[in-house]
Amino acid sequence: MLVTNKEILLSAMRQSYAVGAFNISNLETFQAIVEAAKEEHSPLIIAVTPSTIKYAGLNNIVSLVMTTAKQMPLPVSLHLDHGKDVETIKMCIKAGFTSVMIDGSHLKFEENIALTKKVVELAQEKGISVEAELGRLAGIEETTVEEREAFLTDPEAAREFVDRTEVDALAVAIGTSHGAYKFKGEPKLDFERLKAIKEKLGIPLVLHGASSVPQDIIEKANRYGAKLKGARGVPEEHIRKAISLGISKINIDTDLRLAFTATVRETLAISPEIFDPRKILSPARQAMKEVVKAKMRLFGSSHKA
Ligand code: PGH
Ligand code: CA
Ligand code: ZN
Repeated sequence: MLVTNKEILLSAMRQSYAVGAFNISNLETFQAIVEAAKEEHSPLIIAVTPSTIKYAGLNNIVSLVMTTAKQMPLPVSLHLDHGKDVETIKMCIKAGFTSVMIDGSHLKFEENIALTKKVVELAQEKGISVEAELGRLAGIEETTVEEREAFLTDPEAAREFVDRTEVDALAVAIGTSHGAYKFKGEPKLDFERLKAIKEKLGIPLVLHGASSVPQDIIEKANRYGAKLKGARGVPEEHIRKAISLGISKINIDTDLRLAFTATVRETLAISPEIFDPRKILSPARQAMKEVVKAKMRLFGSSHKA
């Protein structure tokens, strides 16, 4: 059944587990996360970015998700990931999304509040939940204390932000970043900061940039021609700790892309005679599904639906 992120995340928060928001980009990646959720009996947040909307088409995505989600006994939400403006938000709400993120993290504090409030007003009318972001996703190694304070989420500012905007969930910056190159040296997150934020806020917290960049997948990709030197992610024990300190939603894109494309490379290398797209993409879909299932177990959302 189709529900909002708020519904999924409040029950995750109360029971101290997290739910993955998995980014899709085409039919096969959509199928991979849906099959994983069914096999793990996990609630599912389907994350779609503005660039995926551009790539796959809004109506195609919505029809696909609606048709599938309505028949599923599990709670499923269709979530806009990193919405940047009111127009995109309006378009997604109108099309049937049940949750939207407005990412004003690049704006000044007051501007971020103003933009987020506007989105909350629009969304509340329709019963749609809203996620906002405060702080910038940037690695924290090799930064000065001043730089850290400028980028990472300030707990007191977060409290004021949530009070004034009435958002349903907040993405916080504690040292993660998007993509496959998160840390040059030892992976490090600011857990003290997370603890302080959690103490001040009563809403679900979100961790973006949470891919672990598994080295076996990097090696497989490189074996078949990729050039992913120095790729590094957030270790699984850091993810477990972040959940124990109050993270309820975890965004994963990079690990899915890596699993999918490493397997496409492998399939083409091993079977150079094939040219049926289904034969090329189904092993990739399977590999991605296995990664999603492992995340659901790591996050504790398996058997929670
Ligand atoms: C993410 C995904 N999407 O919004 O935050 O982060 O690049 O670590 O998968 P990764
Ligand atoms: Ca951002
Ligand atoms: Zn993100």
